[in-house]
Amino acid sequence: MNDLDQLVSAALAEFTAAPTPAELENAKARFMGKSGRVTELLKGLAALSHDEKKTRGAEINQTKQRIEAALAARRQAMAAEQLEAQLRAEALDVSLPGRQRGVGGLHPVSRTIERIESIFGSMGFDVAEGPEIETDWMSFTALNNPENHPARSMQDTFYVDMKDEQGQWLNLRPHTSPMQVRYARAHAARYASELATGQPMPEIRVIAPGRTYRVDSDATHSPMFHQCEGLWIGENVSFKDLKVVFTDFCRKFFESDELQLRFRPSFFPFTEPSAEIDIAFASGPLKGQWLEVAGSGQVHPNVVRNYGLDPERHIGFAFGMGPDRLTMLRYGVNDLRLFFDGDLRFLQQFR
Ligand code: 2NM
Repeated sequence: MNDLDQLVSAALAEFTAAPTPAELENAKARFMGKSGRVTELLKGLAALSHDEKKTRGAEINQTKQRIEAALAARRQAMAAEQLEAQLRAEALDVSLPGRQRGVGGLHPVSRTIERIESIFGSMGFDVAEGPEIETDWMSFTALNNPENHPARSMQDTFYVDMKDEQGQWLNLRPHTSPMQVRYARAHAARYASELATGQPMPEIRVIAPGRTYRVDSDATHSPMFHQCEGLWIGENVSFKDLKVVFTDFCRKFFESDELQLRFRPSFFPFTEPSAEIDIAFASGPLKGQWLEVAGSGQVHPNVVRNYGLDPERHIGFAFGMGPDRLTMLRYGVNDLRLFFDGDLRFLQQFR
């Protein structure tokens, strides 16, 4: 290897070692610049004879061309590497699905409440919604609960650490009956002059669906659950009407005219007499099994008085049911907590 070959090797090595385009240009200057090694060789030609100049000059020019070729190759390789890196960094996977706006749907319990509203709506029932934070009087006293009733205890009812303007402790309503009290009182106030003069008052027919709260938590009880209570008050509304209305409701709700109902004597402070309502399906996995779905009864005279009405003239019935449980029965769900976990894998099945 002569000195020129060595020069080409040295240039190649430096070009290859240059990590950036700027360093490559510096390396180029070290060979081809004003005082670069090739330039110095060319300057040295001046001292040679005519013949030596010819051969040596041709050799140096060749050397220069080889170095320039190496430089061009290295520049091109660097540019290609840079493009490659940029493409890698900005890579798009065009086969990925687009970002979609998910399609929502009604919660299964909301579907049940809509069904209940629609069926009772067809029987002339209004829908009333109202506060979830209630007073002692609305949640208990108005509903004929004695002062010492265990339902009032902190073991059963969630209390808010705050009193209202009248100094009453506030609670998270343990049932939606307070809304019926509010509705009935507003109704009585609206027809106050008719009531005062003995004129007839339009009947009260209302359901109150919504969230309710009790200190209870296991596979079949959630501290927040739903209730839908119904109330029908008039001058001639009897237990027979309750049976007709509720039987009609259950058969429509479960879409079966063969569904059986049973009214079983029970006790509630706010009704007298009172009954639990059981149903039995005529087919399906639960066929023939009695299942409790509601409580009911003739509204207690004390409660009617708290509506602002005269129990000697206005009577009727009330019932209360759990939309959560009705949803479990209708769709065959075995754990109440699934409704409140917010797991889309469960909820999407009801879309
Ligand atoms: C139930 C069972 C039986 C009920 C009673 C009243 C009111 F306001 F009239 F007193 N509302 N709801 C009632 C009656 C609720 O739930 C198990």
